[in-house]
Amino acid sequence: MMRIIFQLTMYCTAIVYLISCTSNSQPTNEVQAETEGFPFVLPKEKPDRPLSRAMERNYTAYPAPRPEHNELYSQFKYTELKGLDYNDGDGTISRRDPSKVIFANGKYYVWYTHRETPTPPQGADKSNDTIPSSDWDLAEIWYATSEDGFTWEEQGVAVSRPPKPQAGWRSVSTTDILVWEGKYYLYYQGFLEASGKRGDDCPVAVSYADSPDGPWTHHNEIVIPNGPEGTWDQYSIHDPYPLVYKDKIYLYYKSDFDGDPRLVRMQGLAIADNPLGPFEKHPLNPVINSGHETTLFPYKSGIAALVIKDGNEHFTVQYAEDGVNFEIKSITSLMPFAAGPFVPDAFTNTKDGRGITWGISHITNATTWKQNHAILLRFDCDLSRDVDDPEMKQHSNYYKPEFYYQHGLSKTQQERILAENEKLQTK
Ligand code: AAL
Repeated sequence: MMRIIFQLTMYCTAIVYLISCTSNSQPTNEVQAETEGFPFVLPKEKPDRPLSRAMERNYTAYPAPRPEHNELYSQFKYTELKGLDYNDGDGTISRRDPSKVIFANGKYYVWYTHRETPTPPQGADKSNDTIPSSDWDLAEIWYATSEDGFTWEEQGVAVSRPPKPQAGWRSVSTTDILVWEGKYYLYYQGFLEASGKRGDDCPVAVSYADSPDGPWTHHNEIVIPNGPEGTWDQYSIHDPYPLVYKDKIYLYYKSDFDGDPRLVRMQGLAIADNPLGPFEKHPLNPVINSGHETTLFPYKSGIAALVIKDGNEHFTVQYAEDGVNFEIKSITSLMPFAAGPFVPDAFTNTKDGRGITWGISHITNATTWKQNHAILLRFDCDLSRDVDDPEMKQHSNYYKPEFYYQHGLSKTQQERILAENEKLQTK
Protein backbone atom coordinates (compact mmCIF):
# COMPACT_ATOMS: atom_id res chain seq x y z
CA MET A 1 0.00 0.00 0.00
CA MET A 2 2.77 2.33 1.00
CA ARG A 3 4.43 1.54 -2.32
CA ILE A 4 1.31 2.45 -4.29
CA ILE A 5 0.93 5.72 -2.40
CA PHE A 6 4.60 6.54 -3.08
CA GLN A 7 4.23 5.79 -6.80
CA LEU A 8 1.05 7.92 -7.07
CA THR A 9 2.83 10.81 -5.32
CA MET A 10 5.72 10.54 -7.79
CA TYR A 11 3.34 10.57 -10.80
CA CYS A 12 1.49 13.61 -9.48
CA THR A 13 4.76 15.47 -8.82
CA ALA A 14 5.91 14.69 -12.38
CA ILE A 15 2.61 15.92 -13.87
CA VAL A 16 2.69 19.15 -11.81
CA TYR A 17 6.32 19.69 -12.87
CA LEU A 18 5.47 19.13 -16.54
CA ILE A 19 2.53 21.57 -16.38
CA SER A 20 4.64 24.21 -14.69
CA CYS A 21 7.43 23.72 -17.23
CA THR A 22 5.02 24.21 -20.13
CA SER A 23 3.58 27.39 -18.69
CA ASN A 24 7.08 28.84 -18.09
CA SER A 25 8.42 27.89 -21.49
CA GLN A 26 9.07 30.56 -24.24
CA PRO A 27 5.88 31.27 -26.21
CA THR A 28 5.79 30.74 -29.96
CA ASN A 29 6.66 33.70 -32.21
CA GLU A 30 3.06 34.76 -32.68
CA VAL A 31 2.28 34.66 -28.99
CA GLN A 32 5.53 36.54 -28.39
CA ALA A 33 4.50 39.31 -30.79
CA GLU A 34 1.24 39.83 -29.00
CA THR A 35 2.60 39.78 -25.50
CA GLU A 36 6.04 41.44 -25.79
CA GLY A 37 6.89 45.05 -26.52
CA PHE A 38 8.37 46.43 -29.74
CA PRO A 39 12.12 45.65 -29.80
CA PHE A 40 14.51 48.13 -28.24
CA VAL A 41 16.82 48.01 -31.26
CA LEU A 42 14.88 49.37 -34.25
CA PRO A 43 14.70 46.44 -36.70
CA LYS A 44 16.19 47.24 -40.11
CA GLU A 45 13.49 45.21 -41.83
CA LYS A 46 9.78 45.30 -41.09
CA PRO A 47 9.31 42.93 -38.13
CA ASP A 48 6.86 40.06 -38.42
CA ARG A 49 4.44 41.25 -35.75
CA PRO A 50 1.30 43.35 -35.56
CA LEU A 51 2.20 47.02 -36.21
CA SER A 52 0.38 50.29 -35.71
CA ARG A 53 -0.35 52.22 -38.93
CA ALA A 54 2.48 54.59 -38.10
CA MET A 55 4.98 51.77 -37.70
CA GLU A 56 3.69 49.98 -40.78
CA ARG A 57 4.21 53.22 -42.74
CA ASN A 58 7.65 53.69 -41.28
CA TYR A 59 8.66 50.43 -42.99
CA THR A 60 6.60 50.57 -46.17
CA ALA A 61 6.35 54.26 -47.16
CA TYR A 62 9.95 55.38 -46.64
CA PRO A 63 13.16 54.04 -48.21
CA ALA A 64 14.53 53.21 -44.73
CA PRO A 65 13.04 53.16 -41.22
CA ARG A 66 15.31 55.99 -40.05
CA PRO A 67 16.17 59.24 -41.86
CA GLU A 68 19.92 58.66 -41.44
CA HIS A 69 19.62 55.74 -43.88
CA ASN A 70 17.02 57.32 -46.14
CA GLU A 71 18.71 58.38 -49.40
CA LEU A 72 15.81 60.73 -50.08
CA TYR A 73 16.09 62.56 -46.76
CA SER A 74 18.38 65.55 -46.35
CA GLN A 75 18.90 68.78 -44.53
CA PHE A 76 19.76 71.83 -46.60
CA LYS A 77 22.70 74.18 -46.02
CA TYR A 78 23.07 77.61 -47.59
CA THR A 79 25.96 79.77 -48.84
CA GLU A 80 25.93 83.35 -50.10
CA LEU A 81 27.10 83.58 -53.72
CA LYS A 82 30.07 85.72 -54.62
CA GLY A 83 30.18 87.90 -57.71
CA LEU A 84 26.59 89.18 -58.07
CA ASP A 85 25.73 92.79 -57.34
CA TYR A 86 22.26 94.00 -56.23
CA ASN A 87 22.63 97.82 -56.09
CA ASP A 88 22.82 97.57 -52.29
CA GLY A 89 19.51 95.74 -52.23
CA ASP A 90 17.50 98.82 -53.27
CA GLY A 91 15.07 96.71 -55.30
CA THR A 92 16.17 97.86 -58.76
CA ILE A 93 18.03 94.61 -59.51
CA SER A 94 16.54 91.20 -58.93
CA ARG A 95 17.73 87.69 -59.72
CA ARG A 96 15.38 84.79 -59.10
CA ASP A 97 13.98 81.46 -60.24
CA PRO A 98 17.25 79.83 -61.32
CA SER A 99 17.34 76.98 -63.82
CA LYS A 100 19.02 73.65 -63.20
CA VAL A 101 22.78 74.01 -63.13
CA ILE A 102 24.63 72.29 -65.97
CA PHE A 103 28.32 71.65 -66.54
CA ALA A 104 29.61 72.54 -70.02
CA ASN A 105 32.87 73.86 -71.52
CA GLY A 106 34.67 73.21 -68.20
CA LYS A 107 32.32 75.34 -66.06
CA TYR A 108 28.92 75.46 -64.42
CA TYR A 109 26.10 77.42 -66.04
CA VAL A 110 22.90 78.76 -64.52
CA TRP A 111 20.11 80.84 -66.12
CA TYR A 112 17.65 82.97 -64.18
CA THR A 113 15.11 85.77 -64.21
CA HIS A 114 16.93 89.11 -64.24
CA ARG A 115 15.09 92.35 -63.62
CA GLU A 116 16.85 95.69 -63.79
CA THR A 117 14.33 98.53 -63.64
CA PRO A 118 14.36 102.19 -62.49
CA THR A 119 12.16 101.34 -59.49
CA PRO A 120 11.30 98.26 -57.46
CA PRO A 121 7.96 96.59 -58.36
CA GLN A 122 4.96 98.92 -57.81
CA GLY A 123 2.00 96.59 -58.31
CA ALA A 124 -0.15 96.15 -61.42
CA ASP A 125 -2.01 99.50 -61.21
CA LYS A 126 1.11 101.65 -61.11
CA SER A 127 3.03 99.57 -63.64
CA ASN A 128 3.79 100.91 -67.11
CA ASP A 129 6.37 100.35 -69.84
CA THR A 130 9.29 100.83 -67.46
CA ILE A 131 7.80 100.34 -63.99
CA PRO A 132 7.40 96.70 -63.08
CA SER A 133 4.24 95.31 -61.50
CA SER A 134 5.89 92.32 -59.83
CA ASP A 135 9.43 91.17 -59.17
CA TRP A 136 9.39 89.08 -62.39
CA ASP A 137 7.72 91.70 -64.58
CA LEU A 138 9.76 93.47 -67.31
CA ALA A 139 12.43 90.81 -66.86
CA GLU A 140 14.85 89.02 -69.15
CA ILE A 141 16.65 85.71 -68.88
CA TRP A 142 20.29 86.14 -67.98
CA TYR A 143 23.02 83.68 -67.19
CA ALA A 144 26.15 83.27 -65.11
CA THR A 145 29.02 80.80 -65.08
CA SER A 146 31.27 79.51 -62.33
CA GLU A 147 34.22 77.23 -61.83
CA ASP A 148 33.39 76.20 -58.27
CA GLY A 149 29.68 76.85 -57.85
CA PHE A 150 30.33 79.56 -55.20
CA THR A 151 31.75 82.49 -57.20
CA TRP A 152 29.71 83.38 -60.26
CA GLU A 153 30.45 85.63 -63.19
CA GLU A 154 27.38 87.17 -64.76
CA GLN A 155 27.54 86.85 -68.55
CA GLY A 156 24.54 89.01 -69.44
CA VAL A 157 21.37 88.37 -71.35
CA ALA A 158 20.54 84.97 -72.82
CA VAL A 159 16.90 85.44 -73.85
CA SER A 160 15.56 88.95 -74.28
CA ARG A 161 11.91 89.93 -74.62
CA PRO A 162 10.62 89.28 -78.14
CA PRO A 163 8.66 92.03 -79.93
CA LYS A 164 4.93 92.46 -79.29
CA PRO A 165 2.66 90.50 -79.73
CA GLN A 166 4.82 87.40 -79.24
CA ALA A 167 4.54 85.49 -75.97
CA GLY A 168 7.04 87.08 -73.62
CA TRP A 169 6.93 90.61 -75.05
CA ARG A 170 6.04 91.94 -71.59
CA SER A 171 8.40 89.69 -69.63
CA VAL A 172 10.32 86.45 -69.94
CA SER A 173 10.96 84.71 -66.65
CA THR A 174 11.43 81.53 -64.68
CA THR A 175 13.45 79.53 -67.13
CA ASP A 176 14.88 76.05 -67.23
CA ILE A 177 17.34 74.29 -69.49
CA LEU A 178 17.19 71.16 -71.65
CA VAL A 179 20.10 69.65 -73.55
CA TRP A 180 18.80 67.44 -76.35
CA GLU A 181 20.81 65.95 -79.20
CA GLY A 182 23.62 68.47 -78.75
CA LYS A 183 21.36 71.55 -78.75
CA TYR A 184 20.30 73.76 -75.84
CA TYR A 185 16.70 74.76 -75.12
CA LEU A 186 15.51 77.32 -72.58
CA TYR A 187 11.83 77.07 -71.62
CA TYR A 188 10.31 80.04 -69.83
CA GLN A 189 7.16 81.89 -68.84
CA GLY A 190 6.17 84.22 -71.66
CA PHE A 191 4.03 87.07 -70.32
CA LEU A 192 1.58 88.84 -72.63
CA GLU A 193 0.54 91.34 -69.95
CA ALA A 194 1.99 92.60 -66.69
CA SER A 195 1.77 89.96 -64.01
CA GLY A 196 -0.95 90.93 -61.54
CA LYS A 197 -3.18 92.70 -64.06
CA ARG A 198 -5.54 89.75 -63.88
CA GLY A 199 -3.47 87.07 -62.26
CA ASP A 200 -0.01 85.69 -62.82
CA ASP A 201 -1.09 84.42 -66.21
CA CYS A 202 1.21 83.06 -68.88
CA PRO A 203 1.94 80.16 -71.21
CA VAL A 204 5.38 78.59 -71.83
CA ALA A 205 7.66 79.64 -74.68
CA VAL A 206 11.09 78.33 -75.72
CA SER A 207 14.35 79.54 -77.28
CA TYR A 208 17.16 77.39 -78.61
CA ALA A 209 20.92 77.64 -79.27
CA ASP A 210 23.87 75.53 -80.39
CA SER A 211 25.94 76.56 -77.40
CA PRO A 212 25.09 77.40 -73.76
CA ASP A 213 26.57 80.83 -74.51
CA GLY A 214 23.96 81.41 -77.22
CA PRO A 215 23.01 83.14 -79.39
CA TRP A 216 19.44 82.12 -78.54
CA THR A 217 16.69 82.05 -81.14
CA HIS A 218 13.09 82.60 -80.09
CA HIS A 219 10.85 79.84 -81.31
CA ASN A 220 7.92 82.09 -82.02
CA GLU A 221 5.24 79.73 -80.81
CA ILE A 222 3.78 78.83 -77.47
CA VAL A 223 5.00 75.31 -76.65
CA ILE A 224 2.92 74.54 -73.56
CA PRO A 225 -0.40 76.32 -73.87
CA ASN A 226 -2.79 76.99 -71.04
CA GLY A 227 -5.50 74.39 -70.53
CA PRO A 228 -9.10 74.77 -71.78
CA GLU A 229 -11.44 77.07 -69.86
CA GLY A 230 -12.54 75.63 -66.55
CA THR A 231 -9.49 73.39 -66.14
CA TRP A 232 -6.80 73.68 -63.48
CA ASP A 233 -4.12 75.20 -65.76
CA GLN A 234 -6.36 77.52 -67.77
CA TYR A 235 -4.48 80.66 -66.71
CA SER A 236 -0.91 79.88 -65.81
CA ILE A 237 1.82 77.48 -66.78
CA HIS A 238 4.72 78.28 -64.45
CA ASP A 239 8.17 76.90 -63.74
CA PRO A 240 8.62 74.68 -66.84
CA TYR A 241 11.20 72.03 -65.89
CA PRO A 242 12.40 69.54 -68.53
CA LEU A 243 14.15 66.20 -67.95
CA VAL A 244 14.92 63.39 -70.38
CA TYR A 245 13.17 60.23 -69.25
CA LYS A 246 11.97 57.09 -71.03
CA ASP A 247 13.45 58.42 -74.34
CA LYS A 248 11.20 61.49 -74.18
CA ILE A 249 11.12 65.01 -72.80
CA TYR A 250 9.27 65.04 -69.51
CA LEU A 251 8.48 68.65 -68.74
CA TYR A 252 7.01 69.31 -65.30
CA TYR A 253 5.26 72.59 -64.55
CA LYS A 254 3.21 74.29 -61.89
CA SER A 255 -0.13 76.04 -62.15
CA ASP A 256 -2.06 78.36 -59.83
CA PHE A 257 -5.75 77.64 -59.62
CA ASP A 258 -8.97 77.79 -57.60
CA GLY A 259 -8.99 81.59 -57.89
CA ASP A 260 -7.18 84.40 -56.18
CA PRO A 261 -6.79 84.82 -53.17
CA ARG A 262 -7.35 81.12 -52.39
CA LEU A 263 -4.75 80.00 -54.90
CA VAL A 264 -3.83 76.34 -54.87
CA ARG A 265 -0.55 75.34 -56.43
CA MET A 266 0.00 71.92 -57.93
CA GLN A 267 2.28 70.41 -60.55
CA GLY A 268 1.61 68.76 -63.87
CA LEU A 269 3.53 66.95 -66.57
CA ALA A 270 3.70 67.43 -70.35
CA ILE A 271 5.56 64.90 -72.53
CA ALA A 272 7.11 65.35 -75.99
CA ASP A 273 9.35 63.55 -78.48
CA ASN A 274 10.68 66.84 -79.77
CA PRO A 275 11.84 69.87 -77.74
CA LEU A 276 9.65 72.19 -79.81
CA GLY A 277 6.62 70.03 -79.22
CA PRO A 278 3.95 68.98 -79.52
CA PHE A 279 3.77 68.45 -75.76
CA GLU A 280 0.99 66.25 -74.51
CA LYS A 281 -0.30 66.94 -71.04
CA HIS A 282 -0.61 63.87 -68.86
CA PRO A 283 -4.22 62.75 -68.33
CA LEU A 284 -3.59 62.34 -64.59
CA ASN A 285 -2.48 65.99 -64.13
CA PRO A 286 -1.87 67.39 -61.58
CA VAL A 287 0.65 64.70 -60.67
CA ILE A 288 2.02 66.49 -57.57
CA ASN A 289 -0.55 67.96 -55.20
CA SER A 290 1.71 70.53 -53.49
CA GLY A 291 4.82 72.64 -53.90
CA HIS A 292 5.48 75.92 -55.63
CA GLU A 293 8.41 75.95 -58.01
CA THR A 294 9.43 72.71 -59.75
CA THR A 295 12.60 70.82 -58.73
CA LEU A 296 12.97 67.24 -59.95
CA PHE A 297 15.74 64.80 -60.82
CA PRO A 298 16.15 61.25 -62.10
CA TYR A 299 16.49 58.85 -59.20
CA LYS A 300 17.01 55.11 -59.64
CA SER A 301 14.52 54.14 -62.37
CA GLY A 302 12.06 56.93 -61.55
CA ILE A 303 11.88 60.66 -60.83
CA ALA A 304 12.30 62.38 -57.44
CA ALA A 305 10.85 65.80 -56.58
CA LEU A 306 11.51 68.44 -53.95
CA VAL A 307 8.04 69.61 -52.95
CA ILE A 308 8.50 73.04 -51.47
CA LYS A 309 6.46 75.73 -49.74
CA ASP A 310 2.74 75.21 -50.59
CA GLY A 311 0.08 72.53 -50.15
CA ASN A 312 -0.62 69.63 -47.81
CA GLU A 313 2.62 67.92 -48.72
CA HIS A 314 4.97 70.90 -48.64
CA PHE A 315 8.49 70.25 -47.39
CA THR A 316 8.60 66.67 -48.56
CA VAL A 317 10.80 64.78 -50.97
CA GLN A 318 8.74 62.56 -53.23
CA TYR A 319 9.40 59.78 -55.71
CA ALA A 320 7.51 58.36 -58.68
CA GLU A 321 8.68 55.00 -60.00
CA ASP A 322 7.05 55.91 -63.34
CA GLY A 323 7.61 59.68 -63.29
CA VAL A 324 3.86 60.17 -62.73
CA ASN A 325 2.61 58.65 -59.48
CA PHE A 326 4.48 60.51 -56.75
CA GLU A 327 4.66 59.38 -53.12
CA ILE A 328 6.20 61.01 -50.07
CA LYS A 329 9.62 59.57 -49.26
CA SER A 330 10.76 62.01 -46.60
CA ILE A 331 9.65 65.05 -44.66
CA THR A 332 12.21 67.78 -44.08
CA SER A 333 12.55 71.52 -43.35
CA LEU A 334 14.14 74.75 -44.55
CA MET A 335 14.03 73.57 -48.15
CA PRO A 336 15.52 75.71 -50.93
CA PHE A 337 12.91 77.83 -52.69
CA ALA A 338 12.85 77.64 -56.49
CA ALA A 339 15.74 75.20 -56.31
CA GLY A 340 17.69 74.65 -59.51
CA PRO A 341 19.89 71.67 -58.69
CA PHE A 342 23.01 70.46 -60.48
CA VAL A 343 21.66 67.27 -62.04
CA PRO A 344 24.51 65.57 -63.93
CA ASP A 345 22.16 62.92 -65.37
CA ALA A 346 19.21 65.21 -66.18
CA PHE A 347 19.48 64.56 -69.91
CA THR A 348 21.16 61.14 -70.14
CA ASN A 349 17.89 59.20 -70.30
CA THR A 350 19.15 57.25 -67.31
CA LYS A 351 17.33 54.38 -65.64
CA ASP A 352 19.75 54.59 -62.75
CA GLY A 353 19.43 58.21 -61.52
CA ARG A 354 22.14 59.11 -59.01
CA GLY A 355 20.57 62.12 -57.22
CA ILE A 356 21.76 65.61 -56.33
CA THR A 357 24.06 67.35 -53.82
CA TRP A 358 23.79 71.09 -54.59
CA GLY A 359 22.28 73.81 -56.68
CA ILE A 360 21.14 77.42 -56.75
CA SER A 361 17.92 78.65 -55.15
CA HIS A 362 16.42 82.05 -54.36
CA ILE A 363 15.16 84.16 -51.48
CA THR A 364 12.41 86.59 -52.36
CA ASN A 365 11.73 89.85 -50.54
CA ALA A 366 15.43 89.89 -49.67
CA THR A 367 15.29 93.26 -47.88
CA THR A 368 11.85 94.91 -47.47
CA TRP A 369 8.68 94.90 -49.61
CA LYS A 370 9.43 98.51 -50.53
CA GLN A 371 12.72 97.39 -52.05
CA ASN A 372 11.29 94.11 -53.19
CA HIS A 373 13.79 91.96 -55.04
CA ALA A 374 15.15 88.43 -54.90
CA ILE A 375 18.66 87.08 -54.54
CA LEU A 376 20.28 83.85 -55.65
CA LEU A 377 22.11 81.62 -53.18
CA ARG A 378 23.67 78.18 -53.12
CA PHE A 379 22.14 75.19 -51.35
CA ASP A 380 23.83 71.92 -50.51
CA CYS A 381 22.23 68.63 -49.51
CA ASP A 382 22.75 64.89 -49.68
CA LEU A 383 20.07 63.40 -51.88
CA SER A 384 22.68 61.41 -53.73
CA ARG A 385 23.34 57.70 -53.95
CA ASP A 386 27.04 58.42 -54.44
CA VAL A 387 27.68 60.71 -51.47
CA ASP A 388 27.34 59.82 -47.83
CA ASP A 389 27.33 62.98 -45.74
CA PRO A 390 26.05 62.14 -42.23
CA GLU A 391 25.84 65.85 -41.32
CA MET A 392 23.16 66.32 -43.99
CA LYS A 393 21.16 63.46 -42.51
CA GLN A 394 20.73 65.06 -39.10
CA HIS A 395 17.16 65.88 -38.18
CA SER A 396 17.32 67.89 -34.98
CA ASN A 397 17.85 71.43 -36.16
CA TYR A 398 19.09 74.06 -33.74
CA TYR A 399 18.08 77.60 -34.49
CA LYS A 400 19.02 80.60 -32.38
CA PRO A 401 16.34 82.64 -30.59
CA GLU A 402 16.58 85.42 -33.23
CA PHE A 403 15.50 82.93 -35.87
CA TYR A 404 12.32 82.12 -33.93
CA TYR A 405 11.55 85.73 -33.06
CA GLN A 406 11.79 86.67 -36.73
CA HIS A 407 8.69 84.49 -37.07
CA GLY A 408 6.75 86.79 -34.76
CA LEU A 409 3.05 87.56 -34.53
CA SER A 410 1.52 90.03 -36.94
CA LYS A 411 -0.25 93.16 -35.69
CA THR A 412 -3.66 91.61 -36.37
CA GLN A 413 -2.71 88.55 -34.38
CA GLN A 414 -1.44 90.61 -31.45
CA GLU A 415 -4.73 92.52 -31.46
CA ARG A 416 -6.75 89.28 -31.50
CA ILE A 417 -4.82 87.94 -28.51
CA LEU A 418 -5.28 91.23 -26.64
CA ALA A 419 -9.02 91.13 -27.30
CA GLU A 420 -9.19 87.52 -26.09
CA ASN A 421 -7.42 88.47 -22.87
CA GLU A 422 -9.75 91.43 -22.31
CA LYS A 423 -12.81 89.26 -22.90
CA LEU A 424 -11.64 86.84 -20.22
CA GLN A 425 -10.90 89.65 -17.76
CA THR A 426 -14.28 91.32 -18.18
CA LYS A 427 -16.25 88.08 -17.64
C1 AAL B 1 7.91 82.06 -58.85
C2 AAL B 1 7.45 81.02 -59.87
C3 AAL B 1 6.91 81.72 -61.09
C4 AAL B 1 5.76 82.63 -60.73
C5 AAL B 1 6.52 83.67 -59.97
C6 AAL B 1 7.66 83.93 -60.90
O1 AAL B 1 8.35 81.58 -57.68
O2 AAL B 1 6.55 80.11 -59.34
O3 AAL B 1 7.89 82.65 -61.52
O4 AAL B 1 5.18 83.15 -61.87
O5 AAL B 1 6.94 83.10 -58.70
